[in-house]
Amino acid sequence: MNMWFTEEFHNRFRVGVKVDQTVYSAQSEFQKIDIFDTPHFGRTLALDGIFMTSIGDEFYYHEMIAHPALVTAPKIDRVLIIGGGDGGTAREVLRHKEVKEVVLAEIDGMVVEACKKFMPEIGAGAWEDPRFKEAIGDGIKYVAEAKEGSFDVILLDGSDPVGPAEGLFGLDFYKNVKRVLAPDGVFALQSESPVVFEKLFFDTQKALRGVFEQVHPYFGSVPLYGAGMWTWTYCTKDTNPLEMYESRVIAAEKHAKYYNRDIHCGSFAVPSFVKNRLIK
Ligand code: SPD
Repeated sequence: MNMWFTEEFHNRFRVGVKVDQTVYSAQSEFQKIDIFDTPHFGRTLALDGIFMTSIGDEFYYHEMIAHPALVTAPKIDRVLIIGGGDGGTAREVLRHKEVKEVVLAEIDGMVVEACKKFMPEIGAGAWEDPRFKEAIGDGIKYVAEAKEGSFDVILLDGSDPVGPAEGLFGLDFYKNVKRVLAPDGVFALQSESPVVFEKLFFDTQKALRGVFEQVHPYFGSVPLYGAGMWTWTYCTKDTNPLEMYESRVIAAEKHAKYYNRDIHCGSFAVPSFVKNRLIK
């Protein structure tokens, strides 16, 4: 049998992964959920046909969405994760013992249940942590209704802006995130690739700059996304993304497979083809 799963989000670029077997396939209220075993990445999750994460390469993404914000924010008592239903981002956040509470606002409870059952390694340690709270429901609504300044760190671990994640890329949503964030808090989000989602990447940077005083894209790669270069963006009023709390860096480095202090610093270096368009 020669079965491949091909992500067809782009009309000019495709990523394909060889599949051994489908483990779970269901249509939720929001999206199609597929989990399959692949010889290269191990167990892999796709939502609406788009690769989200895999056991084999999830660390590239989850360590990078979590630690830059967590090792630099002045306070990390209360953390909100919007999306992140596989539990990987929560797992990395909870590596920091100063964190008192993590709320996961994930729209699709079926994704959470499927990941707990079929990919338990990704959220291992998070699901059962007493500091962790699930708030299954619309993240946009959650943020709109949350109290002003109620979170020290907000992480947006969403999918691409189609289907349920569409509103997570808009100006109104970012304004609400800023309102809910502590005045010296940090908001970090997955912000796509300037290589394969060029317009989306620059539009997102523009929208964020319209809301936050400081907006710093940072760079890495996620093999499963096949884009060569992936980004997250660090938004804040005046926290310096390069000033790290030593004990937190040590906590992050202890388990990390990708993230470390050198990667942290290097990831904020902006390639010229991006920099030149951001200063215009
Ligand atoms: N192109 C796919 C972008 C998906 C980003 N979110 C992944 C979820 C991992 N927790």
